[in-house]
Amino acid sequence: MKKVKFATSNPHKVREGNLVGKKFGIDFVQIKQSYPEIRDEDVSKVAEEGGRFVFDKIKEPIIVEDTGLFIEALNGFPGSFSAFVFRKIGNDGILKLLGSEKDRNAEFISAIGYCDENGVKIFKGIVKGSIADEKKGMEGFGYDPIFIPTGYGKTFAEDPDLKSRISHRRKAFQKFCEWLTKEG
Ligand code: ITT
Repeated sequence: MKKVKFATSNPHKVREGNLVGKKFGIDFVQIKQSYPEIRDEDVSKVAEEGGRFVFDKIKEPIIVEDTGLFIEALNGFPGSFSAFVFRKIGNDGILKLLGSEKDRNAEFISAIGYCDENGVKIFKGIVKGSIADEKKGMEGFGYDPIFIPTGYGKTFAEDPDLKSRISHRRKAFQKFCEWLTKEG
């Protein structure tokens, strides 16, 4: 097993990453080194700066991952500020903001920033869906109880197996693992 350090405070992310990693013989190991999340609307930029920061600190190859939930009717809010917004108003706050809005389209975007002595590389994954009318499901974390992926009738929190097959994170980790296997 090839080990890759993953700087994150969120163990769910590590578990989801490892569902992909194990198919490639890659084991993501959580380290709790924090990094400043820059104020940029693009999750790729946040992951890029975060990866660089942690690499400069520990001088070992590292990944960080930044995720945003982008809601169309709210002009992409909360986007790269999703962690802050989740802490402040949570899923109930998002449902209240949307009210009876008909356009409930949304997407999750995940950006992995891998940094080593050659610099940073970004790997992105997107899943499109919509915001549910109410919270449903007990699995997963964060915005999972209110996110229904397009083409399915359940939230990610109701169907974690579905999440592991089609999520933003699954796609980003798939790209990263393929790249690392070939070039890393
Ligand atoms: P880091 O230490 O890795 O930054 P975090 O949980 O703060 O962990 P993010 O900043 O990437 O991670 O997350 C932004 C917010 O979006 C945060 O509130 C998460 O709970 C939520 N989130 C991230 N990934 C998610 C997913 O797959 N499903 C639902 N919510 C998610």
